[in-house]
Amino acid sequence: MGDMTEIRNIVILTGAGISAESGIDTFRSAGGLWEQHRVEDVATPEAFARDPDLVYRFYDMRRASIQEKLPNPAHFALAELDAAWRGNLLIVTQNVDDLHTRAGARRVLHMHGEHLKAWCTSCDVRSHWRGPLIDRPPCPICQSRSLRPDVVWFGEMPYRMGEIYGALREADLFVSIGTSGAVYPAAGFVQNARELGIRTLELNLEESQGSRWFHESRLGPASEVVPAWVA
Ligand code: BV8
Repeated sequence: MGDMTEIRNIVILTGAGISAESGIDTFRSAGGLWEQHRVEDVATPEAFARDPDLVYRFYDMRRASIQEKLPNPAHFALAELDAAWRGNLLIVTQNVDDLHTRAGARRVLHMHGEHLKAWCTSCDVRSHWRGPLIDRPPCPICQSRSLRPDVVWFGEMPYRMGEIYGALREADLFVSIGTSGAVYPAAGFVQNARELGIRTLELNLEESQGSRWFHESRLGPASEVVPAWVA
């Protein structure tokens, strides 16, 4: 990781690009479309109110699909760093897959929720969930049939933002991996880091919308550039 003597606290932001080589489509691939719908038009509370079956189908398909995927060397490299790093380290992921955790990472924060959780809008409890939701199964806690994907939709507040900004304020290094920098507030973290005088590094397949904000960008597939950075 080069000269890391003065680095104690690291915040790492990951996006869909870190899971691309595990076979999970990014949002920008296929032009960000699903069944000819723009993702931004399906991943919203309005879409869920208007056509719940469409949204349930979208998430049931993705929830089933990620369970057949495996972490790639980028996820494993971050997990090794997490295990070895004695200072503070936080992996803030925009991804709703569980590949960071399955690779062995522990200090992971899912700011956009998780595919493998269901949120009951009656009792407000979030339960681990692997199956489909389209058949309106009963909530394991209150038995009501009010389960939705525990995923943060567009227009909804991401999870644990206070914790994320707190970690950024303490950080000496901010690393962004596999994200287009298209979606806020995650896309704004690098600007927050710059304002705080923190060193910033981008690891991405190509230039992103945020590249101009980073001290350094290393371009290439995550399965190569992330292990090379961690080494
Ligand atoms: C909020 C869960 C406020 C759902 C997701 C105008 C300006 C600024 C902001 C807005 C605006 N209009 C609306 C907004 C707000 C909106 C937003 O940012 N919209 C965008 C479209 C402009 N944001 C929100 O709504 C957020 N909430 O702002 O709340 C608020 C305030 C008060 C009260 C209430 C609310 C909520 C956003 C969360 C939405 N949910 N995910 C689901 O997954 O189905 S976002 C979803 O899209 C992902 O989680 C991810 O965050 C985002 C896609 O981004 P990426 O991960 O970067 O993926 P992408 O495909 O774009 O890029 C992949 C990158 O990887 C590329 O750069 C590619 O080059 C690279 N890559 C590809 N292969 C590889 C690779 N890199 C390395 N190796 C490879 N092999």
